[in-house]
Amino acid sequence: MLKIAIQKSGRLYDHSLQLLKECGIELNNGNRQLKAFALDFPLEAYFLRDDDIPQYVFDNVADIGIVGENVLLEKNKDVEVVSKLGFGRCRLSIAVPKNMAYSGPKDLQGLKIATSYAILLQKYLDENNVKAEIHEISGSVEIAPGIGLADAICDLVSSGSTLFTNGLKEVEVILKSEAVLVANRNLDAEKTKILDNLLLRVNAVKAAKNNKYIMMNAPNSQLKNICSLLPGMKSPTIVPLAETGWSSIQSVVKESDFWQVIEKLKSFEAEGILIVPIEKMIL
Ligand code: PRT
Ligand code: ZN
Repeated sequence: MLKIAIQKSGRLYDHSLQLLKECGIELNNGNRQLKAFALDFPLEAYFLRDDDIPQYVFDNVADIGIVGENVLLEKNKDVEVVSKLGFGRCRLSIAVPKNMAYSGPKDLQGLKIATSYAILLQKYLDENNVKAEIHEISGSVEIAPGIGLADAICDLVSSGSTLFTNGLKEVEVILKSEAVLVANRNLDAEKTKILDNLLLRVNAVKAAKNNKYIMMNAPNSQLKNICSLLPGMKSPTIVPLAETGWSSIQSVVKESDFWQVIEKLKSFEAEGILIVPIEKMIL
């Protein structure tokens, strides 16, 4: 049995359960208990505050956990990052009142900066040879300058609207973060095997999300050009059409390259292009 720590409520909760579900692992957590068992996989889940997850995994209370890199780096626990999960994306940034002149980190010298990320902020200030006073608070950091508690803040930002409504501007990004799957470094053979199985599924879900299945028709004279654009998993599938001189081509294309590839395919006379989402992709 492998024990996983998941945030009990908050921004990572739904995504974490969704990821497990896409991996075919349904957690029986109807009443939001502290602990839940998976139905078809040797996994037991503990629901905890995100701040406690690195420590619990380090201490082997849980074997693995899902947590933001921001929390992991702030807590500074020696656990292994086994997969980046692509959700919970945000950045840890320094923000100052919007009318303050700012030209670089040296302008932070001597300021009082409010944050819940004292360790990461101190590291950034040291790296930039800036001396500033860190005022550690646990929540509502963004209101600190407005009420005279600090001159600047260091906090998580995603859309930027919280900063905007509080009259602040983002001036430095000190960390880019997303949710990660972490593991204790001393798992026994049985737990390692379960984790490997879980990772196979997680990677299949991630790969499927990052790729699309693409089908099209094209004249045979263009097959070489089209194949050079679409490497596929091994190479594209080519099937002759009933109409002589034409083929159907099927392949996999990266989501990030998608529109660029489509433009080139059109210039290579591809037509009837169909794009289909992939449910799972085992490499
Ligand atoms: O109760 P518990 O301690 O478990 O939860 P929490 O309140 O500490 O964390 P929670 O649920 O707010 O966030 C969990 C994780 O989600 C964080 O550690 C990040 O890894 C990730 N994440 C992603 C974010 C954001 N985006 C985010 N925007 N965490 C917080 N915010 C907050 C930010 O602090 C600020 O108040 O949202 C506000 C800014 O958002 P924008 O969109 O206005 O810029
Ligand atoms: Zn927290």
